[in-house]
Amino acid sequence: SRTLVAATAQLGPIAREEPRSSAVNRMIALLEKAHRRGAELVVFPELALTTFFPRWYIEDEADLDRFFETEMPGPETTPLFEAARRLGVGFYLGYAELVREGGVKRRFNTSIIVDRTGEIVGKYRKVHLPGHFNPEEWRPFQHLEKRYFEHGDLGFPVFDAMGGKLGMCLCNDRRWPETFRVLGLRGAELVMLGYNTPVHYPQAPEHDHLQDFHNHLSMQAGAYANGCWVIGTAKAGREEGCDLIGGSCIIAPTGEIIARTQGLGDEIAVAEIDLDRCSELRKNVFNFALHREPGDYGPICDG
Ligand code: CDT
Repeated sequence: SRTLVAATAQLGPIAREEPRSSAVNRMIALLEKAHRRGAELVVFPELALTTFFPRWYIEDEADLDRFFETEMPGPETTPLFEAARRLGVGFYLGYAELVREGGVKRRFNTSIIVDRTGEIVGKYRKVHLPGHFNPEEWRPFQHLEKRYFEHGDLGFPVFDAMGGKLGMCLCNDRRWPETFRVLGLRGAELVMLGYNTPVHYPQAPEHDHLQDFHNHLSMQAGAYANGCWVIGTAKAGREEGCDLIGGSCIIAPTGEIIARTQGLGDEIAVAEIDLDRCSELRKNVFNFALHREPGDYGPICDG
């Protein structure tokens, strides 16, 4: 068996004016707690360094830029990388990325894998950007990911790290079976993802009571149908008046949730995961080579 002790490290709300140093200190505290419980890999949320700023229409470019990282690690995030190195713990981190290419600003909703030595060994840029481009006044809060981020240009890569094959995605990506399937076809044994999911969905409020169910349904189905582990981590709680779901969890390749957070604040849940358990599915019901029928799946890729 190839076992790894892993943790989901849920964050409670981050205030709009909360400095990076505060979010980083909260994450270091979770990293240390997870380490004390034996964790070797810790999964933080999407946009973990700031409040979920796409809920506002921000017209001033300098105001928007404040929420983005221009280097990773930068001066404010270096302490997190140092803590990881000191403790020998790897981590997944979501953040807003700003790169300048030929004098043009490009913005992505990004996640990275950092290994036990504090080195970045994998990067992903969010593919499925939810929400809308133009501000809509009727909404109680905005969801302007389509305005603030470009479609991720790295696809769904899988990385050899931490003794296994690791894949990443971000929040809305988990609702699309194609995300997990592409990662599964590339042999991912563990898919890590962070999310910021409001309880209230303004376009279909009749689904508000189903947000936790849909969260787990998507991730458990992704784990099972691809025979991989999934760790999903929330930014949770009432953030700037907007309620975000919690339910951060570790899911086995069978689709079972084996550890989960209880509340809506800063909290970890830890489990030992055996990457070799992926074969329970991948050598049997989901033996892709033996049972998949891609010749009949044309419309999935027809666009
Ligand atoms: N961050 C993110 O992708 N959130 C979406 C909210 C619902 S779509 C407006 C999600 O899929 O959870």
